[in-house]
Amino acid sequence: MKRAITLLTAIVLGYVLMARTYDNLVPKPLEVVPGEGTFVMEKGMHLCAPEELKSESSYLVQHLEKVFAFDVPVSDVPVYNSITMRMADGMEREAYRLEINENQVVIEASDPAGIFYGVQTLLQMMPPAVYGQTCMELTRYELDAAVITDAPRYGYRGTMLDVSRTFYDTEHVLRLLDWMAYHKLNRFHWHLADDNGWRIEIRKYPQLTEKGAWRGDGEVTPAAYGQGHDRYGGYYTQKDIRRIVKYAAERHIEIIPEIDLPGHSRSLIGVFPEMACDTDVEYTSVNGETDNVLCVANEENYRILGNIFKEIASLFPSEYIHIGGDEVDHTAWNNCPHCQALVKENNLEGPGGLHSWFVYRLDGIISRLGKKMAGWDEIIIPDVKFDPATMVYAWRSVESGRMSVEKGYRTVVQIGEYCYLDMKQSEAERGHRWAGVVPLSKIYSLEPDGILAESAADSGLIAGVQAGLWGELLAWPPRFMEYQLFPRLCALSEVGWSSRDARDYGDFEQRLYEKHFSRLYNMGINFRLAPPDVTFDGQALQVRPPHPSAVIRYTMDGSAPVASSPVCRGDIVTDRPEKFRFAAFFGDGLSSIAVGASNIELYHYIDPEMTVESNFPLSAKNLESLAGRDGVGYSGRVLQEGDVLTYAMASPVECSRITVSSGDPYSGLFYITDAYVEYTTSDGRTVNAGELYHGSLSFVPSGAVTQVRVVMTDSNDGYTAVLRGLEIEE
Ligand code: TNX
Repeated sequence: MKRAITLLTAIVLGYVLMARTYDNLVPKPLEVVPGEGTFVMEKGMHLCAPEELKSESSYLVQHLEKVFAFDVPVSDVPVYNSITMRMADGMEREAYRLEINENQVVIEASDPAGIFYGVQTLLQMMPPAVYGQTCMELTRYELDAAVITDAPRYGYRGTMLDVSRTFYDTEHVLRLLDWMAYHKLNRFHWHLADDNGWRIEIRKYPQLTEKGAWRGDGEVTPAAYGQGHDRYGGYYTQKDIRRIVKYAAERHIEIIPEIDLPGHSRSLIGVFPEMACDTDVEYTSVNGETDNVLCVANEENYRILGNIFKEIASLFPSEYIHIGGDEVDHTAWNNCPHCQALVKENNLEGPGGLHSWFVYRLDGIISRLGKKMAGWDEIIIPDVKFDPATMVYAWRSVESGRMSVEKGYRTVVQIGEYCYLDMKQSEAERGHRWAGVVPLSKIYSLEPDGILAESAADSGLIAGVQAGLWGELLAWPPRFMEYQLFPRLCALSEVGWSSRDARDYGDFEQRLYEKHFSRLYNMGINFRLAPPDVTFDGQALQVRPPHPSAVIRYTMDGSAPVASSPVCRGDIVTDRPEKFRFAAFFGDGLSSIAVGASNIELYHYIDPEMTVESNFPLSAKNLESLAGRDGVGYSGRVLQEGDVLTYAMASPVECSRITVSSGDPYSGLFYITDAYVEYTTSDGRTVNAGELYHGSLSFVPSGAVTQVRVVMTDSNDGYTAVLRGLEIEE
């Protein structure tokens, strides 16, 4: 056995030592033909590139500066022993050929984008510090000889970021564009306006950002997503937008701006209430928003939208403008006399007809501006066909994607169950769950042809793939955006770029662990690490690291391991397995979530008899549910200062710890932002246990507990609060 392990170690080590600079590329190129020898990068090496590739050549030089102690001069005439960029005829768009031999490195393509992707491949062959912030000062580095011939599978390889729910400033966006470019992604779909904030300066209507970009007490847009009572928001000036568009273009990324209409328009309606329907009837959208649907029959709306899109069209050189079109609640339209008159006059089919009418009008506006319209898959209404130039973003399901393709639309695949990076990466992690858990393997498994295309013609309608990151849950914990994006975006890049036959999940994982994690680390990304897999066999805890080079640390007191916790070097013999927690670590500061053994009970809960009361309205059913550990209750309204929820024990409870939590059990949304917890002990003392932190609090009671009370000190945000049963540990 021992010999076998030694042999295995030798093989693994041998592999690592033998890895060639052209191994471990992400996304995997079409073809790599190994050559003989190496190209030595050292002082005197030039970069030869024609003037038309100035942007690509200075981009490469900027990166090489992070590695070498010497300068790399750029020359427009050939120099011996150099890197040459050359335009060649007859290659596909974005395709490139990268040849490395003993005398030179040559990158050829028929367009600057192809050259740029050749550069990206070359960067991946360099030490990962090429992506870092400090210079390695190397005097010499050898590239293994090879010829790489490469081209993308899809022309559209995108990332969508929702900056309405959580705002990211210009610097954040620029960093994301860099990370996308490193993965050969070429479309940034920028979700600039939604219910919870308008993020783009419109010169004609400055109030859109003066007011619509902010939410909180006294603002036109109410607080949301646990922001509490802080004023929250931000926006991009047109100057910022121009800077970002230019930065993206230098990285061959096209930005598709989105203004989400006619639903998801709370921030717009907050600024221009007259854009809503002429009705007082109340409604709540699926996202829990009120007053967020535009009136279809109000002509003035189209004039305002026309002015807004005119400025947007002039800011973004993209072929498409995205008008949203998703998740429209029909209550207002059904109760608006003007919308109803429009239905009658034009013989429209109910709310669906109004929706198409709106989309049709916007298509007119967008086309007159010389652009094509894009929208979410609800813009397809059975039996109504829009401009065939329209691009549909399939998100709801495989079926909606298929419908789009069947109807002949160019379709971008952003289907929730594969591509929504706001979904949890595992059951125990934070994130949405409505489209399921989306682990790395799931997004990697996306095969657009397999699920959407029944013929070559269908296949040709698939423009490409996109990862979507919605922002409801991104404000916390810090850098959660990066955690949600990576490494899942690496998988998406391979789905979009690599050929169908080249895809192999095991091989992809191997490349990530061998090299790509180091690249992400040097890019400064707070990427997600998988936790170890831990089980207890009755005597020892068996700890399997998520990948061979992962460092596992542990604690013995139930707390989450930190960077100074002991390193786990093998099985751990113990008779208190439930006390142990493990986490994987990478570099300086990155760690996975903490886990215990998965096959034993980690917590010993007691479920004492209790009754729950509230001084605010809660149904008997909700109160009864809350008396149990898994109980959930919905207030149906915003909780106010002075609202109190009381859990009264039938008899005093001796316990080691009590956890009070709130928020939707799946997503964590609608938690209580402002409250403290107090408990009473059997000797009649009432003790303040502290304030809720992001909706929950754990405490160790100082005696047998007779009741626990959650006392609201201010209003929560959202239209409801979600209350939960107590977790009481033995
Ligand atoms: C659905 S995807 C939405 C978004 C939410 C997202 C959360 C789409 C077109 N609409 O408004 O943010 O779910 O996952």
